This record gives sequence, C-alpha cells and structure tokens, in this order.
Amino acid sequence: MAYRLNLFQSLVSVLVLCKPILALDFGQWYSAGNSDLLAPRLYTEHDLKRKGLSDHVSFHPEGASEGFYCHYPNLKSKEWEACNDGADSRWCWLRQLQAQEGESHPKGYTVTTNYDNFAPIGIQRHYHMDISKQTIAPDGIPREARLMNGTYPGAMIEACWGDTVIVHVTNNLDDEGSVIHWHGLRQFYNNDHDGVALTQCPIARGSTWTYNFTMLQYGTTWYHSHYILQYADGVLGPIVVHGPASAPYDVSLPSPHFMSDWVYRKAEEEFDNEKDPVVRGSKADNILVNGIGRSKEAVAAYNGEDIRSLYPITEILPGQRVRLRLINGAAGTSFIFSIDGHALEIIANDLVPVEPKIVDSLLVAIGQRYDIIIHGLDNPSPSGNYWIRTHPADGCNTFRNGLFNSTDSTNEDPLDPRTGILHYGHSSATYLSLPDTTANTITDFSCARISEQTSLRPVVPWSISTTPLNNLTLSTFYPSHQTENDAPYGNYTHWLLRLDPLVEKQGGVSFHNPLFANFSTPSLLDFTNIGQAENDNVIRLPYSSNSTDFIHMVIDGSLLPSTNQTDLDPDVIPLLAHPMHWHGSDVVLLAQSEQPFDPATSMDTWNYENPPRRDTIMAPAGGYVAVAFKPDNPGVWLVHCHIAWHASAGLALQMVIDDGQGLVENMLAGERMKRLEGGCEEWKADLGKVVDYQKEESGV
Ligand SMILES: [Cu+2]
Repeated sequence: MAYRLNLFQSLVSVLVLCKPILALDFGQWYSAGNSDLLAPRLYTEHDLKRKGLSDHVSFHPEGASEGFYCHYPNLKSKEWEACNDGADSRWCWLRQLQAQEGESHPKGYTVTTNYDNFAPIGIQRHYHMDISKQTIAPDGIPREARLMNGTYPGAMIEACWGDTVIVHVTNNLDDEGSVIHWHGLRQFYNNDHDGVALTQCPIARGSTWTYNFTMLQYGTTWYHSHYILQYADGVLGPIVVHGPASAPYDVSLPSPHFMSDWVYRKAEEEFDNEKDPVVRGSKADNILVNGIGRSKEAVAAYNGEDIRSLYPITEILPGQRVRLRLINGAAGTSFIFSIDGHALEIIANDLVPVEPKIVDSLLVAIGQRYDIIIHGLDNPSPSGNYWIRTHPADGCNTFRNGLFNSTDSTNEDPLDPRTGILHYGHSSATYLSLPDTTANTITDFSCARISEQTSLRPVVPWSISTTPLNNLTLSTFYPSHQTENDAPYGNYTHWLLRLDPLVEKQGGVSFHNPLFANFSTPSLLDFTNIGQAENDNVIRLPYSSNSTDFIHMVIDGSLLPSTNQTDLDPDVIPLLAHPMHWHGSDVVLLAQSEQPFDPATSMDTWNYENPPRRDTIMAPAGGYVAVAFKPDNPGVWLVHCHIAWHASAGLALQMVIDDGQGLVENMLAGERMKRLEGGCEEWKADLGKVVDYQKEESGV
C-alpha cells in the first residue's frame, strides 16, 4: 500500500491512504481540516451563521453539550445530510443523498465504515486547559489536588468524528512538570502528540504545550496526566467523540459516568507503600463517581435531607433507551458496574463499536470504557429510584480499610458500592429519597471476567494473520531477559510479568528491569540510542503499512499469585490481574486464559477471526493474554499496566515501530523535532526548581 505524508499547519501530519476502489464509496480521505476554519473556541450555531457556512452539513448530535454542533465543511448540504435523526438510525452518521436512490442502505459514514481508513473531515476545535493545585473535598474530606481547569474530573473534551482537536495545556503547578496523554486515541503518524515521557519532555512550570490530533475514531475515552502519579492526584477528564452507534437508543446522556478511586494522601506519598517490601502495595481510601463520594463522616451527618449532594443522579423516563458512557479512570480499582433491576446493552468497548450485547453487569477495568444503552422499565417503582453500583472486582482493588471480596465477608467495614442513583423523571423537580432496591444477581466478580471480555465482537471485523510479522530474538526484545524460558517461545513477543519489579530492582534482582523514562532525554529525541540504557525496556518491531501484517505478543502472568494461593495474607495480597494498555494502536485479544501459557498447545486455541479489539485488556494472574496488532504507526509507543502504582513501578515497555531506514526520524524532521527540542530546553531550565522524582519511580 502506498502512502504519502500530508503536512498540515506546522504541527500535524495525517496519513493519506490510497485505496481508490473504496474511495468511491465514501468519497473522503483523511486529511486536514480547512485552515481558514480555525476556531478560537467551540463552534456554535451563531458561529455557523456568522461564517456563512450553513450550506455545509452541520447538526447538533443527541447527547452533546448545549451549544455544541458537529460540522462537516467539505460536504455540501445539497448532497449530504446528517442521519442521526431518529432512534432507529443511530448506526448512520452522514448520508450521501445521491447514492441513496434505489438503495436499501444509504451510502455515507456509518458504524460499518472502516475507520482505520476513512473518516469524515470535520473542523478544528481548540481547548484551553490549565493544571493547577486546588483543595477539593469530593467525599467531604479536603485534600490538595491537581486539577484540569479546576474540576474533578477535568473539563470534558467534546468533538465529532473527523474533527481535529487542538488542546493548549498550561502547567500552573508550582513544583511539578506535567505531560497529558489522550488515552486510546490512535495518534496515527502523530507520535509526538501522544503525551508521554517517551515522546516529549515534561511541560515546564508556567509553560503552555499544544497537542494536536484528529479524531479518526469515535466513542468514549479520557485524558490523563502521564507524568509520575499525577492522574491519581486529579489530572484527568473525559473525552467524547460523537459518531454512529451499533444499536438504536432514544436519548444519549451528555455526561459520562466517570468512575475512579480517591487517595487522601498525595499519590507520591502513598507510593512509598508500593516500594516498601513489607507493605507491598499502595492503597486508595474511597470510590468516586463523577467526582462525588461519601466519607463516613458525610454519611453519618446525613439526616434525611435531599440526597443530590451525596450521589450522582442519572435521569431516565419509563420505557426509554438511554445511552450512557462508562469510563474507569481509577488508580488501582477495576469495577463491576450494574444498575439494580436493569439490563444494559453494550454497544462499544473502548473506542471500538461492537455488536450489541445485553448483560446485567459488566467489568470496567482501569483504563477501559464502555458505551451502554440502559433499557428503561415500562413500569418503574413508585419512588422511581434504583441504585447504580460500582462494585470493586475481587482481587482488583486495594482499599485502606480492607479489600473487597464477594466471597469473604471478613472485612467488617467495606466501602459501599452503591455509588449513584438512576431516577425516573426529572430529579430537579422532585424530592429524592434513597433507593431501596436490591442488587442484580452477579455470579462473576472476578477481575478478568474472561467469558465477557472475550465475547465482544467488533462491528468492523479484523481477520488476523496466523503468521506474525515479528521474529524477535533476545537482543531485540529486551524485557525477555527476564528468564531463561524465552528461547523455545518462538516467533512472537513474550513478556513475562513479575510481581514487584521495583522492589526486585531495589533488592538487586538482576534479571528483571522496570522501565525508567529519562525526563530530560525522551526516546523520541534520542532515537538512535534507544535501548542502550539498562532500564529502556525496548522492543523493536518492523513497520508495515500492509493491513494484513500483524505483531503477536504474549503477556505471561504465570509468575503472579493467583486466587488459589491461600498462603498469601489477604490484607497485603497484591493485585491479581493487570489491565494492560497499548498506545498507538488497538490490539485484538487472540486469547485470555487463567491457564499458564504453553508454547506447545496454547496457540491451537487462539481466535483469529474478528477477535475482541480495544486498547486496554486484562492479563489474568496465573494465566496469560495473547494479542495482535498492526505495526502501521511509526514511533515510540508505550505498553504498560494501567494500575497507576504499577506503571510508576515500571511495569511497562516501549515499542519502537520503524522501518530501519529513517521512517520515524524523517517523519519528525524539521519543525516537529524543533518543537520537541524547544520543550526540552524549557524543561531543563526548570529542572532545579521542580521536585525530582526521577530516582524514585519510572516516570510513566
Ligand atoms: Cu499492574
């Protein structure tokens, strides 16, 4: 497949794929938005009228914020129309009118469009964000936090499929750098905007850094700081990209359900527990949903008044199908989400639309997202109030007052998983009392939920090659020096997870290395030397633009303690499964198993035909996951555990995807590299004035 780079403005290049046959169907390629549409803020209807753009396709998507419009300036309204105009047509996004005649399905952009290759061309949207210290009390207990635009979660970034989003991030912290990652966004040919310590220096105090990326995917995701443990201190927020859906619904709720945990101490202080060989684990103090929690003091002080300040309220009407976006932005907790008495229809996992699947609860691991449709009851109870539950999954939580365990009630004082209320009607019009509903019968509280996670089918299918492109040796897969067992594992990447990489490192165990980023020398600015340092944890992968080429990788959890190990003290037992997150591409789940990986037999069980696909998957303790992904996005990409404490302990590696002939360096040559270097100069000038975390933790 041929390609060419199309430089746009001075910052972003976007790949233009040349597939002329498919072009007839959709008519538009990925390319830059029109530069004369540069907007100082969100487009509103007023803007559209003022600019005389009303001849172009524009519409207000259901579930969007007030005043928010989608706008496609390249599509003349005479030929195109928005087609999210009814509950039964959500699968369709933009309809090409001329092609519609005589066709049962109108041509255009729909949920079946291969978004790897095609997206409508939207507009540019600018967001201005600042990071600052503020004291907040989300559950009644005050704590100094670090926040995006002063709120927890931070301000929502909202865009439409194909828009280019430009975020100007100002670091107003007085003692730390920062770097912001746009979780799950593919950043195609846009590695320098991924926002990790491998691709840029931290943003110096007082500086503004601009991120610029095009929404090639659509759905629900989030952004968070990727600098030390800053996201556990509050630097995170939702991202919503409007687009089509795989099932009908009546209304979409504009505000996502943002689940997280909350630590009363600064996360860096709590991290001391992770490094302590006796304690071996950082702990959280409470559960928050949309930044609302309940301390024991707050619950004790509750005297029957209105409960709106204690619980986030989700509104629904009888019989309605309501789309809700779920995000897990926790530091250390994976949640089982459910609504008492209600069925939930999954329509997307991470940023991938899936065939609709109805469940009564679902696992949302750290970093994962789901778009679901709540099936409203025709005849709700007289009070119309139902509990929404975010139950920490067994073995995937570490709370200070004891671990949740669905089969063991020895914890006398567990946190309450009832964290929100589904209300029939408009809550503002009525006095709300506490629901008296009972929980759905949930049989699987496990933190891998393998049967659920392996059952989701993407709408746009991938067929996976059984012959991987990678032929890795020990010298090209650095973390494989972990054991002597790598040699027979053959033609795919094998990453053996260890329990406590940082503790082992401190204890002088030499065969395993945590990844340590060097803030002042990011990999992307030192490309030829990646892999020279002991803690670089690099794997080098061959770039290929051929859509049938895949890399296979096994992440092996066989050395991690599993649930049947009874000799472990339940109060100090480490987290059992690791939510592994990929930057730069989605991965497919070839296998997810609680049985140890066996190179002789395991591969016979792998699923190559449209396997589940997403950016965050759960690696079970005692077993393994096998994934595949396309090495079509050149750059340096992080793969890491999304338990914040584990990432800071270095449970990560960096993938270098390059053609060996200068592809990455040529992509960044010129203005893009100068910009990165300028950021590093600012950072280095500020180095003596920020807290130096480099000796203590990984920096990712
Ligand atoms: Cu982990």
